[in-house]
Amino acid sequence: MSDRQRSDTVHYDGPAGGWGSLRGITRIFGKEWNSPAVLETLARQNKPGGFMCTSCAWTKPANHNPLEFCENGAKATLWELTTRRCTPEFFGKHTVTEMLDWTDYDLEQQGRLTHPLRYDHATDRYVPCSWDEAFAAIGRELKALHPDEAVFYSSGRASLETAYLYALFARLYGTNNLPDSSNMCHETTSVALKKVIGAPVGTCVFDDFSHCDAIFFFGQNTGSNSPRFLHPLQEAVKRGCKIVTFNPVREKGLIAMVNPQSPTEMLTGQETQISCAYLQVKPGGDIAALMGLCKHVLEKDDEAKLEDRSVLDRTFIAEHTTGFAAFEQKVRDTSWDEIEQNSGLTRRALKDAGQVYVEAERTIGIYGMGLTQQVHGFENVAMFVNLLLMKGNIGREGTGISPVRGHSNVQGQRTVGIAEKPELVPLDKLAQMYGFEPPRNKGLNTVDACEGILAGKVKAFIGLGGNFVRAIPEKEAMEEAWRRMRLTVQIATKLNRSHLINGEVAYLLPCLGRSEEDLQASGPQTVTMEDSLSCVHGSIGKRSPASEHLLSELAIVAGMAKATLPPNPNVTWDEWVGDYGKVRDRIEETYPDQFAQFNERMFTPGGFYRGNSARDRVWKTESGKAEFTAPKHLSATGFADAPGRYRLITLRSNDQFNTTVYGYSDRLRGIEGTRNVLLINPDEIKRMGLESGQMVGLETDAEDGRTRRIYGLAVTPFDLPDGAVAGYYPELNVLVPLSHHDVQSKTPASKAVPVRILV
Ligand SMILES: Nc1nc2c(c(=O)[nH]1)N[C@H]1C(S)=C(S)[C@@H](COP(=O)(O)OP(=O)(O)OC[C@H]3O[C@@H](n4cnc5c(=O)[nH]c(N)nc54)[C@H](O)[C@@H]3O)O[C@H]1N2
Ligand SMILES: Nc1nc2c(c(=O)[nH]1)N[C@H]1C(S)=C(S)[C@@H](COP(=O)(O)OP(=O)(O)OC[C@H]3O[C@@H](n4cnc5c(=O)[nH]c(N)nc54)[C@H](O)[C@@H]3O)O[C@H]1N2
Ligand SMILES: [Mo]
Repeated sequence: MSDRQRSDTVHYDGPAGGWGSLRGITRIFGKEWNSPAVLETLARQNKPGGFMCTSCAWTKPANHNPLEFCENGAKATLWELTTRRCTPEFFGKHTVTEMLDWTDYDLEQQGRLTHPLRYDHATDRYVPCSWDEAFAAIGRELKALHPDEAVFYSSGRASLETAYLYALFARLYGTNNLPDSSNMCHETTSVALKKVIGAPVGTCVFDDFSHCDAIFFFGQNTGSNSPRFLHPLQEAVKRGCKIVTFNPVREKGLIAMVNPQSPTEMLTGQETQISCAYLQVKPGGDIAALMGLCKHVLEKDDEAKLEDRSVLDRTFIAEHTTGFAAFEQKVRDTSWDEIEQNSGLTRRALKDAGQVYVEAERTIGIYGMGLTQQVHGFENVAMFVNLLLMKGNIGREGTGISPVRGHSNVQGQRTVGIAEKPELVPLDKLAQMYGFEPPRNKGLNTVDACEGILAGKVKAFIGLGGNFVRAIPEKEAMEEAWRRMRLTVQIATKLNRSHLINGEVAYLLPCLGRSEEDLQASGPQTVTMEDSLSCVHGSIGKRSPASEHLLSELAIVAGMAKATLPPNPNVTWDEWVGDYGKVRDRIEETYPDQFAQFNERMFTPGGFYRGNSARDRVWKTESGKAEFTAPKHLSATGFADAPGRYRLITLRSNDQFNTTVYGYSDRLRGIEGTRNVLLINPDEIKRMGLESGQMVGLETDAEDGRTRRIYGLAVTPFDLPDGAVAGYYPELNVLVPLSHHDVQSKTPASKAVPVRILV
């Protein structure tokens, strides 16, 4: 079952990239794509002195391509530069209740928000208001609460400057309640990597991809979610590097690609095979699959010992790690039968893949949501690190562990203080710089915040970007509880569902996009972000703003803060709004090791590298070493198999960025015209007595007294492992229980939800 392609399932024959990617852009944006101003903006994307894409967090290399953007980066830019406007007249025509039936696509299609808005309960409409009115009301409401009753959420797009000030605002106000979107994706990474290698982020730099012999890929969909990463992968393959992929879904981008930047490849249709082996692991089967790889390494090491050779890097293990003996015992005690059963992969396939690892001198481990969004996601990540540590594959050129992050600055926000965990923030330093006593208690992460809202303990929510209500689990209960909050504030560029679920006092505040000129007292401003490989880049917007009433995110944060906090001579909001360079000075003062000469270095081609202790083999863990860990589970799902119970994967299409749906064409998976699908393999369809195209429902199979159901999904034959079904996020979030999350980090386990099919 593991590595064959079924012939009777929908699939798109073309590779990733290629003409399809260009057609994908023009089809959606048509007119807008042709305008010279837009082309000029795209040409500046992801280059030094240009602006940094608002799509994914993949790095912006120094030796960039002539057009350093991908299909989805172009879509993200064009989405921001749309000529449509969502004005007060629009809100005069539509009540908020009326819009609750609209799709995510239709809401965002209204275009850019143009005016600050207050929700008026009496008429059920948004009405325009002044910025002063909004800030004064927010300040008044926040002052009336205990600081721990308020939550300051951020989606991972806001710049380092804005993020730093937003976190400072929350702490000066008195709370560490700073959840961010990474709590829904790579929080598992932040917790697991911190525990086992002492650095909460990946250890690779761009150059490592030119030196590795093998790349092991777990649960990350490069072709859709970080397409520019396909270029270094393609180059690696061309020089002989082997890529082994573990994913229940056969994702096009990891199978083959045509480089849209290469005229020859475009004209000849010449593809590069990306993965040399593609193992369709069961959802949640990765701990077992990794166990199989480790077991093969030990078996080969046993054989080598007879000839006085070693497959393990014993010197590294002795000098740099702890816990190897217990881990080794665990691997030896786990049988191949258990491994096969839990991974859904054959021993043969795992040994072949393991052999690639044994033979490679330098291996990189890549992963995404397939590992992190699981109940035992922590064990997934820790197990992946075990595999790499066995051969000293961390902290050496051409090796490392590399989680592929989501939003363009999600990693950077954590770096500069957006964290609910006080131990991650230099609080003493902040206390000294700003003359206040920062809160020391643990704040709320995303799931904690949802629990607090359900329990009525959280009374105010400020959203710096994003679409929180739509992105979180437990849609129905959360939407109901949301309306009981006293204050809800959303800072956004476009209308989304989170703006339709309002507290007693509610404001919708429109901000500048990153491609737009941000003019302040000292002139046009630069903002900065940190990419997935810990490189920091400056970004300058040049387009004229979508409306004269927009403020920058940084100015909105400062406006709210000034209206809420007592004056403090060390906290100079106006000066900071006037010149973002002054905020960078503060960031440098707070984090001198990582941001030395911040203003001078921000336009370094390729970004400046912030450094990573684990890369230098300095292990900032409790033990002072890199830690082998013995997993307690072989299945990451957190639930047992039962007759009729399926593992649901919630997927992103090639035509969305999270809750922003650009269109209804999942080109790379061959699914067109609808997102209301249930993907399921043909054998299962037969076994269930279903037919392709039949409409069915899904129900969550959790015994917690709550019914979670959705109807109207078209049965769609698709090449998936037995026992697995898949459909789209965010539509299926109604099925994800809030309690279904990674045990250690509380990242929602959106990649294996127990469900039953309702016929
Ligand atoms: N165009 C576009 N780009 C994006 C985004 C977007 O929505 N659109 N979102 C951004 C964000 S915020 C993030 S966090 C990243 C997300 O990027 P990814 O980490 O790639 O996230 P997903 O696409 O949700 O899922 C990744 C893959 O996991 C596989 N998978 C599911 N279950 C399992 C499993 O149990 N084991 C294994 N091995 N694999 C599994 C799925 O088939 C899928 O291919 O992308 C970012 N970039
Ligand atoms: N079932 C399931 N649920 C998931 C996931 C999954 O795979 N499956 N993935 C999870 C992941 S990885 C993530 S990161 C979250 C995403 O959660 P969020 O980050 O909260 O959501 P987004 O969809 O990225 O937010 C889109 C909105 O951001 C606003 N926006 C866009 N650009 C800007 C800007 O420059 N400034 C401001 N202020 N606003 C802007 C627009 O109004 C737009 O509507 O969802 C999570 N939820
Ligand atoms: Mo994410």
